[in-house]
Amino acid sequence: DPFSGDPVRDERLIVLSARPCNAESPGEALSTWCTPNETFYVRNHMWVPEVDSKIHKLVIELPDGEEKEYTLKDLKKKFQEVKITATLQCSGNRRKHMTEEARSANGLQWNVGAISNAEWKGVRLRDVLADAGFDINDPPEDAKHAHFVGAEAYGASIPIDKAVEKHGDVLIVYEMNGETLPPDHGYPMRVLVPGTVAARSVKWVNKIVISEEESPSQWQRRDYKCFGPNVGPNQANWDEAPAIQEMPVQSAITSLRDISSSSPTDRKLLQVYGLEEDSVAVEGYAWSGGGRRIIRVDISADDGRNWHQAELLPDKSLGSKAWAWRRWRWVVPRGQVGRCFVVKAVDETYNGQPAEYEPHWNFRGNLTNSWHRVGYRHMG
Ligand code: MTE
Ligand code: MO
Repeated sequence: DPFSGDPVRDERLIVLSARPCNAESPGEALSTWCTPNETFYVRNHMWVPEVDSKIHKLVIELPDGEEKEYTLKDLKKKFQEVKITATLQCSGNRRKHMTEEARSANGLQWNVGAISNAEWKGVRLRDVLADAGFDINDPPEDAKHAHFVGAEAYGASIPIDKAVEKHGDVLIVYEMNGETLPPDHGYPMRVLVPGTVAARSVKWVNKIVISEEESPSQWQRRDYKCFGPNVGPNQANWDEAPAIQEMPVQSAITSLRDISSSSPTDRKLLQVYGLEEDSVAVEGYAWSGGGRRIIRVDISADDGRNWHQAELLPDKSLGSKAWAWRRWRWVVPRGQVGRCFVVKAVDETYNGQPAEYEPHWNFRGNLTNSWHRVGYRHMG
């Protein structure tokens, strides 16, 4: 039984499949700045490989076939430690909404929780590549992609520019939120590609190959691609569609709470918003790919007829770009609340989210980022 080495998991995780483990973060874990390790979403294609951190080696293979190996101890000793805050989002996050609002889309039916945020500690991939003898400042012509291979055989790749970019912050991490990387999240080391679809952040990484071609894995050449709403599995031209790397702007409501002036803590919150009457507090996340900053979160309490500006909560992130989600909050008097709350965000390039689901439907159900709607009585 390859799953016998899987860890015991927190009961608050919302399990979509047990073997392999696919589980989303519960609402309370999504309504914080850093998601606790125990309730950080888990997306495993296979089992959790048993890896001994003392003998585990990371092999770097360069285009000329040259190889160099590093243990965890080597990485910690040789390279400068770096901390960044970064959000990981699965390309299937919110697929359930695409299925419900448009048509059935293939894959795990994730709600809003195939996304989490953490502070990561590790070393820069570019430093390791340079040490292994790779020219990070002027990569040779035949070096176009960096492949990452996991100990259980999962694999993916990213373009070389992202791998070596000074402000790209691609790391090999061994700590998450100040703790040793947990087994489900890649112990003893994983690649962390901030601003990029989480499928490229390969866990239990044991080999990195610099190559002229993309990774040959199905997770690079198939699966994580999008097609038009009229295209089915038999018409899809997989070779022509690019693999998903950076992601479009996303936002979601993670908490709706009735607040009343009879409660002392609620009264403080109402004061901040200059309100006295019973109200509803709405919270959620907004995030965009490529380190693009969230500049605005538009929110409606009446199904999109009237819009307001949500308050962007303080940004405490570390790193060269906006790799972490932006938390937001809005408080509205209950009398103004209609049938449905709606949220949409805008990033620093002024890209926004689509209103409708059907025109963005794709049979793999990837990149669902249409306006998130939640009925007032729907959440606790
Ligand atoms: N790495 C390995 N080795 N095996 C995997 O199954 N899943 C990928 C990525 N890296 C995966 C992997 C996908 S699709 C996602 S969304 C993220 O890991 C999930 O990371 P998490 O489980 O730490 O949240
Ligand atoms: Mo994913």
